[in-house]
Amino acid sequence: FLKEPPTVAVVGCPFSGGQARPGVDLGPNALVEFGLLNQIKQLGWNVSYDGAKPFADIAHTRHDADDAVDPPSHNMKNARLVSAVCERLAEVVGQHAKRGELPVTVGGDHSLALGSIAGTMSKHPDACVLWIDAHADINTPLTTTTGNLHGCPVSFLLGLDGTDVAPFNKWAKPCLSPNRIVYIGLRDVDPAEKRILRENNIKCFTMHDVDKYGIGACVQKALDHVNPERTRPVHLSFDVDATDPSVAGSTGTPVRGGLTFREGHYICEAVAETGCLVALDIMEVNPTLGDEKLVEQTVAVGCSLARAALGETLL
Ligand code: 5AB
Ligand code: MN
Ligand code: MN
Ligand code: MN
Repeated sequence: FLKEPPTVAVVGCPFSGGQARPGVDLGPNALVEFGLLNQIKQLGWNVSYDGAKPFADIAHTRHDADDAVDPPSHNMKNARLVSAVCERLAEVVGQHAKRGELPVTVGGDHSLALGSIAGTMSKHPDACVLWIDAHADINTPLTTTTGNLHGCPVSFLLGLDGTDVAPFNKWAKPCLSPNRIVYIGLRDVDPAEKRILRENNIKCFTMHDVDKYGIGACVQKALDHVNPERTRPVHLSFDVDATDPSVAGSTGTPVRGGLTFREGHYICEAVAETGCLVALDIMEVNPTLGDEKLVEQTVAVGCSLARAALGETLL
């Protein structure tokens, strides 16, 4: 799916408006400072990086929940801001994909996946999505109990009831069908989300399944479900809170009982082995949460997950 020479476009999106805790907007810079670009180069990729430039002209890129400027609409907080940033991200990711590059979106909060996946779909309408997360992020404006849009991106991608609302419906058309997304790592799913997942027959591998079958079988079954012939392009959206807080604790909504360090990396390695990866998200690293050691560990894990997905092997 990619053009020669193999090129990764790192898209850093310093954005926190999809949730309440400041600091997740510093995620991209922290990973880049930790050496992400050179690490990817060492794997044999050409690497491009535009810094925060693509988003520079959008007001309030830094989170400052300003209800006066961006009043809650349909229960959603910062809807205009999230929509504007995601629309831009979709353009940027789409442009890179159309050039045959592999966009790696570094967040920022997970509302951004509405933009990154919309961008992937503009080039690869037949792509499937692996969503690695403690959470299902499939609330709609009608079901969200927090109003935080990082808990909602999947519902907009699927076009569920209640998502055909301004400002999103100006640009975000449904682009994903429920049988083309699969989850791994779930353990904190809202009651309304459980109903949505059931009603739409969406395949999920919860932590219970990871415990029961092992990560190898879960990833194989997940890929068999969305990509049986291993011919479809794959978008891997990795929320670092899928891993256990002891692995990547500097994140806004940690939940105990998560993927081990190896289980997280195994998922990325297995996706790399398919040769079908066309886009990657590394989301929800918040370098302002926790002590220095925890932050460095979380940033390092964000980078090593990205490397594993981009082909780093243990031998
Ligand atoms: B994350 C919650 N379901 O809707 C909601 O970190 C949490 O991107 C969402 O996975 C967590 O606010 C969003 C309670
Ligand atoms: Mn998430
Ligand atoms: Mn999450
Ligand atoms: Mn989170």
